[in-house]
Amino acid sequence: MTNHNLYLRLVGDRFEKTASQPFLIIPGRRPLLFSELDRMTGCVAARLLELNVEPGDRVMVQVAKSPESVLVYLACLRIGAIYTPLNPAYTTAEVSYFMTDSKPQLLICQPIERESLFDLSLACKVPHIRTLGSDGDGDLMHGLESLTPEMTVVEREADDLAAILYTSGTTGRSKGAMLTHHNLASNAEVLHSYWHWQDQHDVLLHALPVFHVHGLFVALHCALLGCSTVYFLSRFDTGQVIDRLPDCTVMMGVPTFYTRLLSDARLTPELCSKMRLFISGSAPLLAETHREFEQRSGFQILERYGMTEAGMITSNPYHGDRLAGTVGYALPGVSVRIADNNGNELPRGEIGVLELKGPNVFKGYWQMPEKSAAEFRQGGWFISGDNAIMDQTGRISIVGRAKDLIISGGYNIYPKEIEAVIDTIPGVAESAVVGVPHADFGEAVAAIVVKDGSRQLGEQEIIEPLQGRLARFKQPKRVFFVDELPRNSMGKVQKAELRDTYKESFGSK
Ligand code: MCA
Ligand code: AMP
Repeated sequence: MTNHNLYLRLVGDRFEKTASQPFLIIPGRRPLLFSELDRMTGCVAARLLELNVEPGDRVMVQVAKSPESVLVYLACLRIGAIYTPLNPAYTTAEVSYFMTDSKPQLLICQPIERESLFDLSLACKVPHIRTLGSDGDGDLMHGLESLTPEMTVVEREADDLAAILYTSGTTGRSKGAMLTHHNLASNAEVLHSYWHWQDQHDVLLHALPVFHVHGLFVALHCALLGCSTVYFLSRFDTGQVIDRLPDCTVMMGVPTFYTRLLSDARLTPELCSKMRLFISGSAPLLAETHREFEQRSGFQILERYGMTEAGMITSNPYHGDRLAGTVGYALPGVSVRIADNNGNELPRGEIGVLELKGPNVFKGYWQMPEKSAAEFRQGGWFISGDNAIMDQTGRISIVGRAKDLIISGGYNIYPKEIEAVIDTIPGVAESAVVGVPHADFGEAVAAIVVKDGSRQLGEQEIIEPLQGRLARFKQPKRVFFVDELPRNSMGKVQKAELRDTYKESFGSK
C-alpha cells in the first residue's frame, strides 16, 4: 500500500540540501533548523503516543503561534491523528462547543487557560489536557528530550482525515470541515508549482495566524515543499514586517496587512528589493489597495481565492496580468462554474453562485451528513456561497456573498451567532448584525438593536454581556438602536438596507 500520509510529502527525508539552514526564524529565540525537524516531530509524536493518541483521534489545539505549535501539527500528521486547531481568541464557552462536538483525545491549551478549561475538559470527557506557551513552555514539551523519538510515519489512505477546521455556519452553529491528507497534499503541490516557488531560495515572511487555512496550510505547506526559510512572526506588526521585508522574497497576507503597510512611509521599492511575490486572500482586496501598493512598492499583489472547505480555488496568474478586483483562474485540477440557485450553469458574464469540484474539496462536515449533503449538487459540485462572475477567458471576480457572512480582517463572522447572543439580553426585542466598511479590517461588525421597552439600554448594556460568550473579534464595534428593523413583504430583515444606512459608521471610505 502507498502511504499517503501528508507528513511524507512535507517533511519525510527531503531536507538533505537545506539541513543546516533554518526552517523557522523566530524573533528572540533560537531558530529551528531543517535538520532538527524530523527528529523533533518524532519527539512530540512520542509524547502524543504516551497520551494514548491513536490514528483517527482528534487533537484539539488552542495555543499561541510558536514553532512548537508547528511541531505539534506535524507530529499529529506523523501519527495519523486529526489536528483540530482553534483560535486562541475563543472564549471557554465557545471552546466548550468544539470539544463536545469533536471529542478530542487530547486538548492542548495555553498555560494561562488551563484552569478555566480543566473542568470543562472533564465535563466533556476529554482524557488529557496539556499546556503549551508561546515560548515552548508548558507541560506538553516537558522532559521531551528524554523520550525516544517516534520516527514511524503512520500509513494513511488518501482520504483519511488530516485535520478538522471549524468554520462558522449561517445557522450560527460551527461546522468542522474534514480535510483529508490528499486534499491538503494536492492543494499544496498545485500552489507550489503555480506560484513558481523557488526551492531553497525563497524566504517566506509569515505573520498570519496558524489556526486557519491561510497561515497553516497555504503558507507553511508551500514553505516546506520549497525547503524555504520562514521568518515566523507571532502576529502581524507593521514595524516588524517592515524590518524583515528586506530579507524575504514572498509574503502572504490578508488585505489588512497591505493597507497597514501602505500607511507606513517606509514602504518603498528599495525595501522590497529582494521580494518576488506578494499574495493576498481570505477577503476582498480593494482595487485601490492593489493600485496603491503597486505604485508604492513596484509589485502587483497576486490575489487568490479560497475557503476552509476547499483550500485554494482560484489564483491570479504568476506570469500575466494580475487584475485588481479579480481572483484569477481556477487552479489546475480544480473545476469552477457559475450557477443559478438551482445549480444550473450560467453563461459567461452572468452573476451567480460559484460552485467547484476537485481534489481539494473537503470530505464533508464532521458528524453532519445531512448538512454536508446539502452543500453539494449532483455531480459533486460544492456550493461556495460566494457570488461571482466568470469572463470569456475563465477569469473570476467575486462580486458578493450569497451567504450572510462578515469578513473582518480575514476572520469570518456569522451574524446569526452574534444575533442569537444579543437576543438573550434582557431588554432586547430583536437584533440584526451586519458588516460595514472599515478602513483597517475591511468590514467591521455593527449591531442594530430593537428594545422591548422593559429597561434602559445603551451600547454598554449590549457589549458587556457578550464578554466571555463571544471572542472579542466577533463583538460589535458599534451598536445602534432603532424602533424597528426594515423587512420585506416576506418579513425578512433587509440587511442590504442596514448595511447602506450604517455604511459610514467607521468614517467614509
Ligand atoms: C483583532 N481584532 C479584530 C480582528 N483582529 N477585530 C475584528 N476583526 C479582526 N480580524 C480586535 C481584537 O479583538 C482587539 O479588540 C483589537 O482588534 C486588537 O487586537 P490585536 O490582536 O492586537 O489585533 P491585530 O494583531 O492588529 O490583528 C488584526 C489582524 C489579525 C492582523 C488583521 O486579525 C489577523 O492576522 N487576521 C488574519 C486572519 C486570517 O488568517 N484569516 C485567514 C482565514 P479589543 O481591543 O476590543 O480587545 S482562512 C480563509 O479565510 C480562507 C481559506 C482563505 O481564503 O484564506
Ligand atoms: P473561510 O470560511 O474562513 O475559509 O473563508 C472563506 C471565504 O472567504 C470565502 O467563501 C470568501 O467569501 C472569502 N474569500 C477568500 N478569499 C477571497 C478573495 N480573494 N476575495 C473575496 N473573498 C474571499
